[in-house]
Amino acid sequence: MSVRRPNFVFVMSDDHAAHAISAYGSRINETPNLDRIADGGMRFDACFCTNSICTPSRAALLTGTYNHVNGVTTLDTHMDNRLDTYPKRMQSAGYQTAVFGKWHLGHGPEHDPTGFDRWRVLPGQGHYHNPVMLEPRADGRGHDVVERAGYVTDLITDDSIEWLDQRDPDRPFALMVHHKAPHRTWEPARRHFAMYDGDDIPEPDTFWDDHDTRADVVKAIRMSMMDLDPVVDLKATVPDGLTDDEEIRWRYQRYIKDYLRVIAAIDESVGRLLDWLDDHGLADDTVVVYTSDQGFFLGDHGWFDKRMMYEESLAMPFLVRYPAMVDAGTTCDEMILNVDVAPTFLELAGVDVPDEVQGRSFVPLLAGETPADWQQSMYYRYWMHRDGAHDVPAHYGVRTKTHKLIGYYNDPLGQEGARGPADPPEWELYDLVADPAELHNVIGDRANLGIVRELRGELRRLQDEVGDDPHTAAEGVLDSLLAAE
Ligand SMILES: [Ca+2]
Repeated sequence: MSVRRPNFVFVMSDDHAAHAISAYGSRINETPNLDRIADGGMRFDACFCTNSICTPSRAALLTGTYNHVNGVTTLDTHMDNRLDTYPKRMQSAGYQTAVFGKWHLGHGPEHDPTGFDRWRVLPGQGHYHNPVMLEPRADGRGHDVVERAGYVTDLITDDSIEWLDQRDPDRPFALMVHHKAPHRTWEPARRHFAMYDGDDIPEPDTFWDDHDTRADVVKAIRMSMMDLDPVVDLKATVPDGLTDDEEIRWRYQRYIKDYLRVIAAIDESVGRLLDWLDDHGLADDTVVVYTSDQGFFLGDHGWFDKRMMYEESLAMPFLVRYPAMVDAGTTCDEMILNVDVAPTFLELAGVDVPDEVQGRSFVPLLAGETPADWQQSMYYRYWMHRDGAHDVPAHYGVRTKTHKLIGYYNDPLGQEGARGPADPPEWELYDLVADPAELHNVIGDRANLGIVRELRGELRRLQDEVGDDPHTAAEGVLDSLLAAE
């Protein structure tokens, strides 16, 4: 018996936090077309990235490996395009493959996209309006630069639909739609300029978090509303005569409205793709995914940006519609990771998963069954110590269903794009049951030493499992803390 192989439409945006999607209960916007995917399929409520930043998360998604294995640890370490990826495997297995939009894994002969029949991507971060794009030269040597007129989200969608229209209908396809939006600097399409004008977008509950109990290096990061640039981020002059609190509130409104306006164009784009599948009778046979390379702080804890291991940044939205397997309108709270996506897609496509892949297929979860040995914890590592933009410290940690232990080892370790000097290591502990908003670091509470010991063991187990090394000085600090028990 031959089983019909599914098509794939994988839509990934850049920095779109789940709490700005109405299917996830957003208090600040409506995303009717993203909600169509959730309504017709499964919403994952515990999808996490293993390193909350663009380039590394994209490499983890494509390869199914952690960043110390694929070598893409920071924004400045570009992916070697000889690495094994799921699009390559699908292409070899007869799939038609394409990627349009943001690549952000490097350019040139060693980094341009490979494994795709067709690609047209933005250079680096790319531009929102009238962007240039790169596509392979006809002679197969290097890329050409193409000048485009229009809005980036629309152009990526146009290219995607044009490719779908000209595909071979007798072979399955895997289309990757990689939006630049809603990445900083949040420039909306002209048609959305006035959206939310006159509205007062609610501030998140943790907007005035005072960070009182956090590690010193966390208190020093530059992600506050006051760190937004009035010209490029807020596109306005700060009004005279505001108090400090009033200015922070004014900045939040400027920031969040543009963020939500660019998401409105993504939602329209997804609507066009879903309509195309409906119009061509392909909705039942196509795996549609909406996700983002990581989460984002939407004023949560007073911040914007990502990189940190806190929930808003760690969590990725992940919506899957595949009527042949996935029940409509379902949710899943089991933990899945960005490294799990490649093996999942390969299994759905009936393609062998390479031995090097570290993630695990979550096809059973899609089918409504949780394996008895499903993962109950996850390993995280952000390498880009004191990155030039936000001064985020290098850290690693473990998240379970109930707790999070974070070790700020605070050391650049010679990683490209990381900067010195090293700072003294610090640790944080959060009780996700008692304090889901992660407002109170309780590492200093002696009553928690038992749970710290347990989590430390789990962290070591995960590091051993994925083949990463503990940081000696940071572990020494934790040893001292535990010795006080
Ligand atoms: Ca990103």
